[in-house]
Amino acid sequence: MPPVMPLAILCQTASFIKSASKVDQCPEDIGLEVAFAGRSNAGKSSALNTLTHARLARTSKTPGRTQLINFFALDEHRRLVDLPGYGYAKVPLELKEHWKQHLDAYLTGRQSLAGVVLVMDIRHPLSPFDCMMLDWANTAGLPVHILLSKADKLSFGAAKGELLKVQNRVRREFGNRATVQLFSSPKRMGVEEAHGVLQQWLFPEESAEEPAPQE
Ligand SMILES: Nc1nc2c(ncn2[C@@H]2O[C@H](COP(=O)(O)OP(=O)(O)OP(=O)(O)O)[C@@H](O)[C@H]2O)c(=O)[nH]1
Ligand SMILES: [Mg+2]
Repeated sequence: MPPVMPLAILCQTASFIKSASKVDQCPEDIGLEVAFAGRSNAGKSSALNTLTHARLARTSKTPGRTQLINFFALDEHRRLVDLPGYGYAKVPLELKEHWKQHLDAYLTGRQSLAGVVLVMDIRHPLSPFDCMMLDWANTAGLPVHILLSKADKLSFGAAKGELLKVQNRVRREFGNRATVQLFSSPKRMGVEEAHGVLQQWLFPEESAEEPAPQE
């Protein structure tokens, strides 16, 4: 059997599969996928691009850019998903309701969802939406990995301080399923750490601990 490609290598050849504006347009619900969620403008699409070394996902200075659920293939069985941002005030109510419905349907119904990468601007972490997502994932038993994005906007010390604060609050309020790290797309900070998490979620068998030797 050929050796399995490590996730970081697969990321380099990631490719766009399709956009879905409704849950029934999503690719077949088989294999494993990791979704990037977070408030509008938090840096989800940028993080996805940084982690895949590609210009896969559209980024924008205008919040509310990603209005569809975008699917990217790592290989035949593994996908990354760019979700539309939550909470952008200027989006018409009707469209907001449409997203909310389909995002909720995606999150609750998707069998292949192995984990959620929750992207938060380090300067505005743990918004009500972020907390809702953490609560929901906790109840659903789904792991969440938080990227505190735009860490380059703070000094290293301030960023570390914010990391500790968020880590403590998340541990206290949402159990130990959620993990947190610093991230910056322009500085490529935190790429290896994030790859490590994706590797665990998308290659669960290889990531499982070695069984203890038999007596
Ligand atoms: N300085 C800095 N800017 C960033 C970083 N990540 C994203 N940005 C900027 O923030 C803006 C929004 O980034 P996107 O990646 O499009 O954000 P998004 O979460 O996908 O936004 P929506 O699709 O609207 O939900 C863009 O102007 C990015 O260049 C980061 O780590 N550091
Ligand atoms: Mg986006």
